[in-house]
This record gives sequence, structure tokens and C-alpha cells, in this order.
Amino acid sequence: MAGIRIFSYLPNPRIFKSTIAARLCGVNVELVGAKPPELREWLWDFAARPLEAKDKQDESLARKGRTGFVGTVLYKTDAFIEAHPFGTVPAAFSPDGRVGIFESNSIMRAVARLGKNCTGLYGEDPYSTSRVDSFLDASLGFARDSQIYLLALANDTVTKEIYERAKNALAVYLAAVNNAVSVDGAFITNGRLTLADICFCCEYALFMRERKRKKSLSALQLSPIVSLDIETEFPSAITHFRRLCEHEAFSPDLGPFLREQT
Ligand SMILES: N[C@@H](CCC(=O)N[C@@H](CS)C(=O)NCC(=O)O)C(=O)O
Repeated sequence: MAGIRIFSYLPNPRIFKSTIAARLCGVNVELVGAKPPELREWLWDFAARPLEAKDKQDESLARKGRTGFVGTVLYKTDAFIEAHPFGTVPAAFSPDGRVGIFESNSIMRAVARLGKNCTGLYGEDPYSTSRVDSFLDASLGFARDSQIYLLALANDTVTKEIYERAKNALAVYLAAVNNAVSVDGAFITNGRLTLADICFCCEYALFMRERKRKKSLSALQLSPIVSLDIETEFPSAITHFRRLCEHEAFSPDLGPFLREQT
């Protein structure tokens, strides 16, 4: 295997960041994983695979699940924890399994660095590359509140406070993207498609998972945050999102995913 291996729950818009970058750069990304609840029955390792009976008897593998897996036991090898000290997925590996790369933005950066024919996707000099990094780092604030909101919706534990935090985080992120796209013209930065655009498109698409949880929201007299109001408030950002979704490197992932959210 050349390129990178990623173990994760699938489909995962945060993984799309890497598969989109890989299409643009000609990098081989090998995806291993299963639907989110099924990962409880997987061995978390470079050679990740469904659990065998003997794995459940091996106490050294059993670890307390945290984010997204509270109250469950997950089976992770020592080698997995060595490569991934936070013990989370998506978990990427170098082809020999020795180097663990975590955080979806960092995995996407690794793909762009591996690409031979993707000049400019991750900037062209220390300044333009760092500007792309600025957008990726700033996205983490939104990504964290979005994760808390989506997990709470999935577990039926969402509160008005969680909802308001997510709403505010989305508005802050979209306002910045809206400003950036309005100034740059067609993209977020550097006058061309970069990792900043990929990250934005995938994080916003992931947020749309809220639409599948309308019942939990209506029980609290709340409605999905992504609404006509949001779209009217941030027109350049939303138009940019829609345009990106149609791009040939984005549509193979985002097309099926977005169809599933409606
Ligand atoms: N910010 C990380 C999120 C990683 C994360 O929180 N993953 C959760 C699943 S949503 C996990 O692996 N939890 C396993 C555990 O807590 O043991 C990213 O974008 O890659």
C-alpha cells in the first residue's frame, strides 16, 4: 500500500476531507471501517478487523470508550494507543503502520503533502500555507461544538444550551467563510481551491446530519439550525458550499452523503 490507511466509522464527512484531497493529488487512500455502532465490535489497530471470540477474552485490549462511545468497551491494541495516544478515530497510519496521524485536518494535510501533483492545494510558500492553516485551525472551534451537538442529538440528550452553542459556533464560522469568499471571489483563500475549502465543505455537510434528528429537536420546540435564515445571512458561503459539492473531486463523496440527509 502506498499513501495512507485510515481506520474510521464510515461514511464520515471528516474522512471525505482526505478522499477529496486524494482525488485532487493522486494519492492512494485505503479506508477500513464500518458503521459507527459496529466499531464496538472491531479491533482498533493498524490491521483493524472485526473482533474474534478470543479478543474479548484478552483484558489488555479492553478500554473505556469516551467520545461517541460512552458506557461501552472498545477493543484497542497497545500498538494502536502508541500510534494514537488519544485513542480516537479517524485514525490514519503510514504504510508500515509505524506513524499514527490523528485529527481529520491533519490527516488531510498528510494526503496533500504526499501528493506529487497538487501544487497550491496546501499553499505555495510559508505565508500562503500558513494562511490555509489559519482556516483549518479556526475550523476546530466550530468542529468541537458541532460534534457535541450531533452526538447529543444522536443520544437524545440535546439541551437548549448545547443547541445555542452549536448555532453560535456555526454563525461565527460561516461569517468568516462568507467574508473570505466575498473578498477572494471564488474561493476561501489564495485565489484557488485549497484545503480550507475542502475542510469547510466537509464540516458544513457533516452539520447537516442534524436534519435526521428533527424529532429530538421538535421535542424541545427547536428546529434544525441550518435553515433559510442561515442561508440568507451567509449567501456567499452557502453558494460556495453548493458549488464545491458539484466539483468532480467532491461529488463522489458529498453527493450520496447529502442525499441521505434529506
Ligand atoms: N476532532 C477529531 C474527533 C475524534 C473523535 O472524537 N473521535 C471519537 C468518535 S466521534 C472516538 O474515536 N472516540 C473513541 C473513544 O472515545 O474511545 C477529528 O476530527 O478527527
